[in-house]
Amino acid sequence: MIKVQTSELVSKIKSPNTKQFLNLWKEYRPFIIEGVAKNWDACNKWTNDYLIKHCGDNIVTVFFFKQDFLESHKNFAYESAFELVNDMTYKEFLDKANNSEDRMVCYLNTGFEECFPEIIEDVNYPEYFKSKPNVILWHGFSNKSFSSTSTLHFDKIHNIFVQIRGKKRIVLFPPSDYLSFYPPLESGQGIGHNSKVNPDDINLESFPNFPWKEKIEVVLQPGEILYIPPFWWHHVTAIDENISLSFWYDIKIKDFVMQKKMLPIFLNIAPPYLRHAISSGESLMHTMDFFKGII
Ligand SMILES: O=C(O)CCC(=O)C(=O)O
Repeated sequence: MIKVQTSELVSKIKSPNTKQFLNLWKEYRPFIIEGVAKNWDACNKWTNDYLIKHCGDNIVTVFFFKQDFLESHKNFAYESAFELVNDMTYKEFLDKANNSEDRMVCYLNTGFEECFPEIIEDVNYPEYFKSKPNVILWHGFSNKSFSSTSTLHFDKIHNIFVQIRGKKRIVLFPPSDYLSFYPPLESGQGIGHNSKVNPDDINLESFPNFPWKEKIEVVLQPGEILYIPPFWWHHVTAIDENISLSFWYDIKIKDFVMQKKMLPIFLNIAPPYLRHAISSGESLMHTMDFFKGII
């Protein structure tokens, strides 16, 4: 069991109204919101039995972790931890994840509205932003030797990350110098918003400039919400079987004016990121999506 305490560097706010939310949001730092999601039906009703009853036959996308990722966490760096993506029913996924005899570990990461239309009403969409979010549902697991993990990366969106059930440990780093996070820019396959560094086992010989002192650690409890600003690096590990919802909102031009600290970060990332995007088809697609979102 991983034991950590929420860092004092992350503010907590109870049931903010939009004005209070935006005041804190302007600081361009992560913060925790209490007292909001804990009242949602999702936080009170989403047992596996309930989910199977309503959505058991729905088709979901499941990611399977690579064997060498399981053998040694050192391997995971930026290379995808997943080797197989499978579509199956939600019931099959829960059966496999809870009862599998092999050391197979999987992670569900799928569009909420497309895959779980029957239970949308259990969620009160946050209304701090005016635009419509893209909502992702994550259902992960943890056992003695392994936890569902998302490797260190940043996203080009505002993330309202809601812990519905169970707990997650989230390690965050402020987006200081982009290249000090060692994005895999030398690889045509690599995606520029990933890091080669495993923040749980930092190899300072290979990654001497990694800003390890800046680490902020949070354990998100059921019913808590974490706001993750665009370009903030994060690494996420399941502490137990758990479900989260990410509400992803595109960045708008006016956000650069309101979240003043974001512009220098963007200008630091953009040149190497764009150079890499031009040489890598996958990265180019991500980059074009980002600009479409802003416009
Ligand atoms: O919950 C996770 O494993 C990852 C969440 C995440 O990276 C995100 O919402 O951007």
